[in-house]
Amino acid sequence: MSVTDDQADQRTALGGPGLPQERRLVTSIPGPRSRELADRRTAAVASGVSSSMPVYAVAAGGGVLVDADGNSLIDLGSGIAVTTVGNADPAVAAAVAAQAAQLTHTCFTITPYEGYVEVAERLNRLTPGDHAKRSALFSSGAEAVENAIKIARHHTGRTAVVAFDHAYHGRTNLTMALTAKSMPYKAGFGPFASEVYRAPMSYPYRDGLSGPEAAKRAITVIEKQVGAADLAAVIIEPVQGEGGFVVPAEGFLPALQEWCTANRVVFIVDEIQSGFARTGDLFASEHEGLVPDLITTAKGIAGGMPLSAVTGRTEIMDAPHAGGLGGTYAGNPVACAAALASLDHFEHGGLVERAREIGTLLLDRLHAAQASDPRVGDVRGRGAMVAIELVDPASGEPDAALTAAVARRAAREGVIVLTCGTYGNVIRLLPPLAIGDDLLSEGIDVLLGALADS
Ligand code: PLZ
Repeated sequence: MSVTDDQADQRTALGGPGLPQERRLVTSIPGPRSRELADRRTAAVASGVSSSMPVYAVAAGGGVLVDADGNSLIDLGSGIAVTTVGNADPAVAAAVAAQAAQLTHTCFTITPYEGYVEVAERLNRLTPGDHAKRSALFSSGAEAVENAIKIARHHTGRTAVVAFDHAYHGRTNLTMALTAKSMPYKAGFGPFASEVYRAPMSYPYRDGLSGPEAAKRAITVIEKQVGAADLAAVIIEPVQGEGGFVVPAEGFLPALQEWCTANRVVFIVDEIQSGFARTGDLFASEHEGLVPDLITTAKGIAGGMPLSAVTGRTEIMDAPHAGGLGGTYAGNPVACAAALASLDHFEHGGLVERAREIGTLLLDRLHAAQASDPRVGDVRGRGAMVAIELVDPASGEPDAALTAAVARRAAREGVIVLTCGTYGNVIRLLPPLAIGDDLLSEGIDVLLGALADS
């Protein structure tokens, strides 16, 4: 069937990079249509599910998101680091449409299909380390993390797991236990899974420790309070996401990995937020030459479709018995098709280089802001994963109220920015790599203007 000009026009009008790349406000934020939808939502959607932006989305692409009132907002969040290749990317959209027209589901554990196998092959090749690897696919990030822990326990025959201060690994029962922050993720939702222990993170801005010093502190806690003999796995985000874009001091991660190897503890690196070109390397692990035993991925992998994976050393991945891993939707064929199209972009689309360029632009602007505004306590991150931490200049205490006010003001002016951090005082920037420099600069102008006015 051929596509008529009308159909092609309509497709560009709906979303993808064909959307005009501009910030355009035609109503106040939120506009009347979004307000109407908010009323319907209040009457229909459980209030525990909340949204940080007041506008309802109808289309997105490149660096913009268009809302139900026709406002075009600059997207500096990528739906929490998901639409890295761009929203409604044409190659991803075409792969999804083609696969959906072919078959939408069989359940891989009933009738397997090639797309799943190919995603596994490519993850095995692309993730750090050239040892023999295997992958298992799932749907959400939390599911990948849960399965990584299951696999590590099966392999080692041990039960304990160590996660870190400020960690975020998900909202399911086991991953809530791994996640550090109580409000909003855990409060009232216990009891939590047992045998999860917490070690101190390297947080250079707040602890002032070098990487080796912070590693020594963490390893002492692990050895004295948990004991290597009972420890199945250590799980860590190489750049923390929800916890505040905390970048550990150089040397911290390699020292942890070395200790894990020496103690036959599975070293799991959670790259669900930091993976797929986000930090200016295909995986953040590469920055310090880490070779995780297991790596969890999701978010950016499939350009917006729900897919996640655990990839790692064959001898660990193959420990569970046949039938021990799976899930009805795990590695859904439409999501796999989207992943293959996205992985083409990551491998051949210059996205790692683009993330580095974005990083340079962002860090230059943010460091300049820090030099003139003492409330910007810290500027950190790599590539298209950078943040500012806002503090009270007199005391150095986190300023969550200022952070929320800045994000709200930026939203009203047509820029989507996300906050994060254990103390709620971090503004994080995660633009789609499909954003252009002009739009990105305009987004930062608005953000810094909102800071200046708050
Ligand atoms: N590991 C490192 O960043 C998801 C959470 C959004 P799921 N982060 C966004 C929210 O408020 O629920 C995340 C992550 C890291 C695991 C996860 C979990 O991934 O796909 O949300 O389950």
